[in-house]
Amino acid sequence: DFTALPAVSQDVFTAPLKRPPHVGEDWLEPAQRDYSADEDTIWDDLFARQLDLLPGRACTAFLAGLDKLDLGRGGVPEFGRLSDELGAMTGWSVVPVPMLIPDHVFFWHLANRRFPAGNFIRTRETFDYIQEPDVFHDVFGHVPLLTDPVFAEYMQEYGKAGWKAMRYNRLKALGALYWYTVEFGLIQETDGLRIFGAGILSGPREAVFALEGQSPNRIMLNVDRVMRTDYVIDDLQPTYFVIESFADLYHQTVDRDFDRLYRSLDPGFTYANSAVIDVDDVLHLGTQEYHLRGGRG
Ligand code: HBI
Ligand code: FE
Repeated sequence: DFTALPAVSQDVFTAPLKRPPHVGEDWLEPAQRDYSADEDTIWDDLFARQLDLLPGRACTAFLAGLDKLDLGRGGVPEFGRLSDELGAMTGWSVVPVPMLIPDHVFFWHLANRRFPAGNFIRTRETFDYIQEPDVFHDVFGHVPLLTDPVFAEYMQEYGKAGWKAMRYNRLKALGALYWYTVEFGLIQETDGLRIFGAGILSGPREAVFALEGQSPNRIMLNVDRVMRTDYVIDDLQPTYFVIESFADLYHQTVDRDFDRLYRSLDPGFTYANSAVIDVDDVLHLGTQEYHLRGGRG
């Protein structure tokens, strides 16, 4: 039963978070922010920049989702309208949160097909890179794929899986799966590799690096392997994982005996983020020149 918020557990992805006094246990803002004209223009400029970059690079379902939800109509999208339209397609809604929220609350919303989106938008000064997910990353990056019925199922299953991972104290492993799929995943399409990860789709630099760069490894995704693999949170990835289809990702995740997997997982990560191991189906063996130079820039 996923209707009740689970008991508070220790966060592993975030430092302990202090709940702002105006939000309840669900961490939801009473209403979406009223964006200023300048803030709406920031959305429009970010949107235009990504649209120059993404045709031929973003996966088909993402580009179709942008269209279906008409996210480029101008200004920060209104969550109420988005939720109505998305609800009719896949039953998901978009709800405003002030900032990063605790893991167990995040999973609880996903398990109930609510996508928590940052209420604020970055400034001109932080146009290229922000530490915390804002409304552009969350809505532009994540929401279009929630129009895809299979991906929509995967995200809900991920939310449910979060609780089991917390019981086994293996949230870091499940977090690696989120990171290498929902945030930084690539997908094989008939015309070649495409991006479905929101972390890549919402930023200016990583699309070309991830798809065309010589530096990173590109390896077919295996859920067991990925959950044992460390990751970088504030720079380009040394390795990207590639799925065959959303259906394959869904089945690799849902048909797995996670109890068994968690019992066999070490508490830490087994593989470095640049490792290539003998079971890997390698599409591109990276030179790692970017990270060998020291990264960041
Ligand atoms: N909070 N607002 C927000 N957005 C996230 O993506 C998020 C979060 N809290 C925790 C969390 N993600 C992690 O649990 C997952 O990324 C695994
Ligand atoms: Fe994200």
